[in-house]
Amino acid sequence: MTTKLMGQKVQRVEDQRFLRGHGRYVDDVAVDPGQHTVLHAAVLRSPHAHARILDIDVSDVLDVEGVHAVYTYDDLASCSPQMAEPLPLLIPHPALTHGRTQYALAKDEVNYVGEAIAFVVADDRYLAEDAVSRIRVDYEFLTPVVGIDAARAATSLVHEDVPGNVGARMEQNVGDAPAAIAKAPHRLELDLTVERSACMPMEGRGTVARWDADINRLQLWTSTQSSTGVRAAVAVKMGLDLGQVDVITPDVGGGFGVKINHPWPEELLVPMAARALGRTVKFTEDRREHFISSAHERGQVQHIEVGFDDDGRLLGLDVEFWHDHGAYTPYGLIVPIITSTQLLGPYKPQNYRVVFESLYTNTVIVTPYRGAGRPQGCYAMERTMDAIAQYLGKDRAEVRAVNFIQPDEFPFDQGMIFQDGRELEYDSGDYPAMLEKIKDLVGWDEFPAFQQEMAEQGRQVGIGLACYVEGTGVGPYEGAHVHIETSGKVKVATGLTTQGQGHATVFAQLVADELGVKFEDVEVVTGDTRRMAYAVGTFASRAAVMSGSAIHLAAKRAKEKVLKIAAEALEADEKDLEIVDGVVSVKGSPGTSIDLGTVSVLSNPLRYAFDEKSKAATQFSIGDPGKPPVAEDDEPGLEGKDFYSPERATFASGMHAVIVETDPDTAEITILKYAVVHDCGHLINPMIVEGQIHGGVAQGIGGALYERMAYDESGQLLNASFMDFLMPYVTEVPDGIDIDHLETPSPLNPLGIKGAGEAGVIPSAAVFAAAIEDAERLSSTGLAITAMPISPSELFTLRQAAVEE
Ligand code: MCN
Repeated sequence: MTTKLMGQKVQRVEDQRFLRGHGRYVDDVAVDPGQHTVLHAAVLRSPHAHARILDIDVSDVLDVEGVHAVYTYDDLASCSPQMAEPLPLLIPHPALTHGRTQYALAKDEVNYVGEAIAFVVADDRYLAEDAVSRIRVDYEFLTPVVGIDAARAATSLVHEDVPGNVGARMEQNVGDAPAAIAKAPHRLELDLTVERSACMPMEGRGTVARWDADINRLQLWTSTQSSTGVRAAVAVKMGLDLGQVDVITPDVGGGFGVKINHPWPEELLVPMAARALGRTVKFTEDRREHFISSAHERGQVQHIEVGFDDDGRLLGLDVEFWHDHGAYTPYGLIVPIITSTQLLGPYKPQNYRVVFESLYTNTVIVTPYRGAGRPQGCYAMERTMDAIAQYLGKDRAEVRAVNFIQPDEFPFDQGMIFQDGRELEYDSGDYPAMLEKIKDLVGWDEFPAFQQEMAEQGRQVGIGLACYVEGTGVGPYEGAHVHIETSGKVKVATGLTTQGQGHATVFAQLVADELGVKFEDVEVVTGDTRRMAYAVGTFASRAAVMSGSAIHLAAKRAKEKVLKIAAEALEADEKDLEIVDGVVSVKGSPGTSIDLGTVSVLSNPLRYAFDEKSKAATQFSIGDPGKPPVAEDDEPGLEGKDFYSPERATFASGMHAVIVETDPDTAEITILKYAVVHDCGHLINPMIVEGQIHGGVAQGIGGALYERMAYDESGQLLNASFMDFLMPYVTEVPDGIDIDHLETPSPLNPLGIKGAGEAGVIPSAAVFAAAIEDAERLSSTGLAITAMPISPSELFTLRQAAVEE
């Protein structure tokens, strides 16, 4: 008997392969076996943060044995005129008055250390790297602009034609926040900084390209979050039709946002060289290149003014912030727009003004990194809530509760306009219930007694709480193709890619439920444009909502067809049929049945002779020419295809609480307990969602306590290796993260799902700053944490400063 798999903790099918080292990543792709060996590429990257390129001399490289080609900007037009144009600005916005994107290879100037200048293709990577070191470039040095303060001071400009280094200035107003704050009984101001950081997938970027001159077709394997995005960009840039480009994304060892940028320069240069040389070409990013030439995020300076009443109710909130978007803006304003529109979380300030400037700096570009602007916004909002509670001497949870949007107020319009120009409307949620759950889970009400008890032993412990709301499952669309084979097994293709989220498992669960087949009989294919040509990609916690819904709808269509053909074969009424474990039978009469494999055979115009005994297709014939192969009005083949396009984003939410201990002498910070309550609507697979939350929390711990991009004044990244950029090890992440779920279904999609993939990382900076401050309050001085991440040495310095005050 088939039981419903939606909502069950089904083991991940992909893990057997991964755990045994059988994952197949781009670097493992074996192309052209028996033909020429693959050529390898290396990139000359700028050693300077800001300089004019006066001359590039490649004469020492071309005649080196084993070197096949060297490309600089001047060679790009020989591929196609478009190749010599700047890379696409992927998400334009009217407020981005001064958008700039880089060239695949730097044209006249370089704007960050790591920017690609020349591309060398050789027999192996060693030769290619050696050749790179022989290229001579004459630079005229320009003053670099490093960090938000320098960008704002604008004594030097990143781009000569961008005044004040301001790419965009954007303001939104709901009501009149300045006036409401002026009239409010109480007012506070806060200055809060989040430093620039970046995600570190285990697998860096990588691309392999093969040009088949016989059929004028390009095959590209790339480690991306959007195969179709890369395909479109490569086709346009190389002057090809979409139909001439296949992009295949094998296993991806993590993306976290950085692989959503399409195309990276190397994703164009590799196929360009492959076509020109008639050889397969490969580029694999090394770790240092990941640090200095992929993407960063998070860097933001924020000023908040708030007015509130005696209960802590928000009367007006005025937020101004400065976003460091690096040297170019391929992703437009998406990160600061998300901060500004989703900062409000579960609260409803009656008046809200937000204004930001997006600033150019001579540092690596920014693309959305897991959470995408929300961690900064959550940090601003939640620290404001903590400050209000402290000012009024009230419980921090209580102050939050008086400001919550109530369950009967959904759909709730925050009055904010999102990137797409539409109003941002929360679809569902229950924040009061969630607060009660998190308080229970972390032991909020019991904590003061515990804190006192610990203090008596000379130990400093503190507790923090942070809430967030997150728009997930954004459009425009995603599609799915469900095909039932003659063996009865089911193949499902969806165009988005997968980077470790367990899509092969969850999508199989949905198909098994809808079609009534065994879970193990479903195989999921993602990220292959040969199987699904139109798709968007995996980002913004959208796969469950978007592909999940499309798969559900496509499976429904396939099922309709199964029932039609089976009804005809069994001479029964469709309404009387059921499908259990891949067998269609008449309800109450299990002997009258046909299995899905046979139904698939019947749907095929080239009819197989189906051997009942062996259950195998033996021979085939053209069938009865007078009879349609399947039920009237249907296409042949047992399959269903559908696309899903939502009305708007669905809003997931969550609350995190952490208990930390700070060492009074060394300022070491230890996590004693971490608790999460999360609402992503109906859960497809709670175990996978919990895994996503665990991963997010670990990443958030990194962001809150360890990870930052340390640039010096000249724009050199000082910690571009894992020796210096500290990520949390398993020893820094607590063993147990307590998780509880709340399921308020989304009314916007057929399964009531909301996204979950980014949630774990969003409140980290806020919740740790709150807990550490709370612990430090026990020492006589007290201190305010205004910049994240915070390391023990910074905590130590803050303590000293507090003593001196
Ligand atoms: N899920 C579920 N029930 C729900 C919601 C989600 O079972 N109600 C499951 C989904 O089916 C999926 C997983 O949870 O298996 C995450 O779903 P979703 O929220 O739709 O997020 P995506 O699958 O679109 O993944 C993108 C998201 C983002 S934006 C980043 S960044 C991120 C993340 O996922 N990068 C990751 N998680 C990651 N996990 C890994 N291992 N590697 C990355 O690069």
